[in-house]
Amino acid sequence: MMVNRKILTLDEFTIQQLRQFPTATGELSSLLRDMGLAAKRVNVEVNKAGLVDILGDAGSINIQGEDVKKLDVYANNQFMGALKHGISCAGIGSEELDDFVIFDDEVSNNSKYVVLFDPLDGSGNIDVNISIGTIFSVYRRVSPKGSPCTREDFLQPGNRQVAAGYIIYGSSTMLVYATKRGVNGFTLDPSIGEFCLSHPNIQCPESGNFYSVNHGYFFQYQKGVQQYITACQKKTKSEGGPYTQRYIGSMVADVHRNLLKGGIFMYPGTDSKPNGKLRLLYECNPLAFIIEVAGGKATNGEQRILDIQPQQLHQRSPLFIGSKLMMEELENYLMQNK
Ligand code: AHM
Ligand code: MG
Repeated sequence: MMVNRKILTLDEFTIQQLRQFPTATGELSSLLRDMGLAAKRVNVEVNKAGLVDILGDAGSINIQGEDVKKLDVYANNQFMGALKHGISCAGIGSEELDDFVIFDDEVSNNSKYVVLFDPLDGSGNIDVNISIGTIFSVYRRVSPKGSPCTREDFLQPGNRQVAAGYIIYGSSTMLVYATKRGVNGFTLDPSIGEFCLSHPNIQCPESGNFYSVNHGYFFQYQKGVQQYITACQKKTKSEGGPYTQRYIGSMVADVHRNLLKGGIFMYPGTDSKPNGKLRLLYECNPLAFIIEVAGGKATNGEQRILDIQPQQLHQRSPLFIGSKLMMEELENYLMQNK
C-alpha cells in the first residue's frame, strides 16, 4: 500500500520538530501527545452531548450509582489524568479546580513542565450544540527537579510560556498549538483517530473585518472601547467596512476565526466587573501567546497580557486580542480616552 506522506500526524510533526534540537529530551512532544489523547476522549463525549436526554437514566447514572459527571468535570479529569500518567508534567492548574494539583510521585517530580488549562471553555454552549474548546498553557518549572513542583511554577508571567494551545470541538475538531517557532493546526480525522497537520505555520492577517464583543454590555464599557466599536460600525467600504460583528460566546471559536481570517476579540472590564470575566492564566495567557507568535497582539487595555505578573491562580483580566493593525487602532482610542 502507498503511504500518503502528505499527511503528517501530530506525533510525527512534534518528533520532526525535535530533530532540529539535538539536546531536546522529547518531553514536550510527549506532553502534547497526552493533551491530544485526552482531547480525543473529550471529543467523543462532546459529540454525544445531545444524546444525554434520550439515553435516559441508564446513561446518566454510572455503575457506582453516582450521577454522571458534567462534561466540564469529565474534561477536567481527562486532561488531568492524561498529564498525571504521562512523564512530562509535574502538576497542573485548572479553571475547574480551586487550587493547583501537585502530582508528587517519582516520575512527576522529575518532570520538566507544569500545565494550566481551561478544560471546557464556553461550556454554556454545550446544551445548544455550539462549538466549545479547551485551552492550555505550558511552562517550564522554576523549582528544582527531583522534588514536587511549587506555587511559583504556576504563577509565571505569560512571556515564560514554552507552548500554548487550544482544541476546538467544532464542525471539525482541531488542535492548534504554538511554540516560539510557530503556530500549527491539526484537524482530527475521526476515521483514523489522529490529529493531522492541516494548517501549517498559521499567520494572523495584519487586519481583518471581524470584531467580536458582547454588545449587551456596550454602555458599561469605557469610552475608548465604545468609540472603537462605533468606529468598526462606521468603516467605509474602502476601509473594508462596515466590519462584521461575530460573537459566539465561546472564546476559542471567536479567537480561532479571527486568527485565521483576521479580526479582533474583546472582553473589556465593565462597571460591575472591572477586570472582565476571563482568567489570566487559563484563557488570556495561552491565547495571547498563540496570537503573538502568529503576528497579532494581545493586551489588557494598558499592558501586554504576556507581561502581567500573576498574583493569583484564578485572577481575571480584561482582554483585547487580534490582528495587529486592528489592535493598534483600538489602542489609539484607549490612549485618547485615558
Ligand atoms: P467560561 O470559562 O465560564 O465558559 O466563560 C468563558 C466564556 C468565553 O468563552 C466567552 O467568550 C465568554 O465566556 C462569554 O461571556 P459573556 O456571555 O459574558 O459574553
Ligand atoms: Mg473558560
